[in-house]
Amino acid sequence: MDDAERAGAVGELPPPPLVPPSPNAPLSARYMHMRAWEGIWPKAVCQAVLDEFPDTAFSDATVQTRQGDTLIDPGTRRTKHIFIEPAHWTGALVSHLAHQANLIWRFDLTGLGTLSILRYDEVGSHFTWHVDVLAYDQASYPGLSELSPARPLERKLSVTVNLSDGDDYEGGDLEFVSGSGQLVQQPELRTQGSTVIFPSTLGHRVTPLTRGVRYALVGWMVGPPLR
Ligand SMILES: O=C(O)CCC(=O)C(=O)O
Repeated sequence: MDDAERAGAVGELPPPPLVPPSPNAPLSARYMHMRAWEGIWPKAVCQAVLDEFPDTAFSDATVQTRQGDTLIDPGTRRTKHIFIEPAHWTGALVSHLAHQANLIWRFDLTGLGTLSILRYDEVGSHFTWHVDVLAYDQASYPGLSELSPARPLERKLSVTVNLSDGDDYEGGDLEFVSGSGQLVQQPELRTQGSTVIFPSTLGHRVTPLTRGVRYALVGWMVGPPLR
């Protein structure tokens, strides 16, 4: 077959079948924005996490600039945080759910890079639109880098567990932006113990808190950068 015939053959291929998204086939639905479980962490487990970390342990959360500088920038992010060891028992649960969610995307994951608890405790506490993976992030993660010595690790999947009862606060909603630029709201994430996992490239924000206090456990699964 010469080049012209080969080109003709390609041109005659039938169009790919249109497969509508099926809620029953999530394992091949890589275009899915997120995987969420409503209230999957029992209330008592959420409370056990909160009891373990006193409010006095929290400090003002920081953001990182494109240049890699770390700073407190309340216009972008106003909340308090505490970092906890990925080896903490909550890390095993976060990791397990992230691997379940990753059956959708099948990212190459090395492990849980960072784990943190957030406390939104003032009217106006928020985190504006952002993504979690950035160029500066091609950094080392203690305990994981030796598993991937040749390639740096970056955040691939973001995890949020809502540790608070949705009746204990107003505002403070985690929202997303779809591929077509539309706002994606997930009110069920307000249920205590709800967990959502999404590619760290997905835009998201936490709307300003208007009452009460909201705690969230957040973590990032890291792996070699996407190519
Ligand atoms: O508070 C949350 O649920 C998510 C926080 C967040 O967007 C982040 O830490 O990147």
